[in-house]
Amino acid sequence: MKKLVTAVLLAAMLLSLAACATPQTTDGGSDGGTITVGFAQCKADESDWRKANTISMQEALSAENGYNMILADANNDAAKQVADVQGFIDQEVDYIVIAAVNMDGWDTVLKNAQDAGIPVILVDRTVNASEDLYTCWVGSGFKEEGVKATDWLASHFGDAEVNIVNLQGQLGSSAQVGRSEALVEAVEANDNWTLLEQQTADWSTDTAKEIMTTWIQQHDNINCVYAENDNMADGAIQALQEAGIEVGGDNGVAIISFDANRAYLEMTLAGLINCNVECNPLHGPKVAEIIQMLENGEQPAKSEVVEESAFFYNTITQEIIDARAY
Ligand code: GYE
Repeated sequence: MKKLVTAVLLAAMLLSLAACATPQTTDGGSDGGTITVGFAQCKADESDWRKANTISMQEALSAENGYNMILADANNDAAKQVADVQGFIDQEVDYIVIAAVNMDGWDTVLKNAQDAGIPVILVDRTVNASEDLYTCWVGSGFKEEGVKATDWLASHFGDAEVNIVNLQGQLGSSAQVGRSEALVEAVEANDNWTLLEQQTADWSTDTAKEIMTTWIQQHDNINCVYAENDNMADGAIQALQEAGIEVGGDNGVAIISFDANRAYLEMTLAGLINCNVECNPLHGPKVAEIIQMLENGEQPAKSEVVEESAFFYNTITQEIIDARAY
């Protein structure tokens, strides 16, 4: 009899432990416990920012947290990414998360997801599609980021002549559109500013270095590089240094960057990057929170802009960098 009581108690204990291991959801995902999430990523290794973004999603939507996350890497090919999302619909995942390569081309596949009853959560970038075709968007205010950078340029240069070259992100991504728009509007608003060159380097260090090398040969008056992410800023800095041109600090070519990944905040501290505007890639916890809300029948906010700041070569400290999450 004693053995029977022990066995029953042990079984009860194991059952209660198992219940704690899965997220406290009403109906869980397709198999009642695990929630299957299809994550359509631009290009997982495209930039330091993108790597941090992918890791954040993998850590939040992990098996031990009760998820089965399927990562589809579009290799920055917009058409492939749409096909990736259609693939998730065909697999009947519980949720779809998209970090959109491009703003356009989403109506049909988002309608297909809606017809299949699969909620779509947009992270990072926005898309040109009707708001009723996706559940919500979490990301950055890219134009606001650009304004932070142009405000710093105005304070740094005052009435002096500003001759700018702009290394753009992948054309058509909302990050590129917003950051470029802020620069163009600031150039139009300041008579002493000239936009000498504008070209995409597709977020890439090597491509940015090649383009910057050419620009250095074509212009002898460049005193500002507006690079739309850290990796491209690094490429431009390499090109300037190889040409023997002073970079950053009080008197060098002023370097603007976006993302504020740790390695590039170190470059900001070293004075190589003058102004580095934060763009938070850590969307994983927020996405998990949204999924849990939806699982519990609650409605998340339609859009949520994450809080972001900017860092400057003459005020950043090692303590600030050491305290950062990425
Ligand atoms: O700035 C860049 C990445 O969409 C905000 O994409 C993101 C951008 C980020 O490639 O490094």
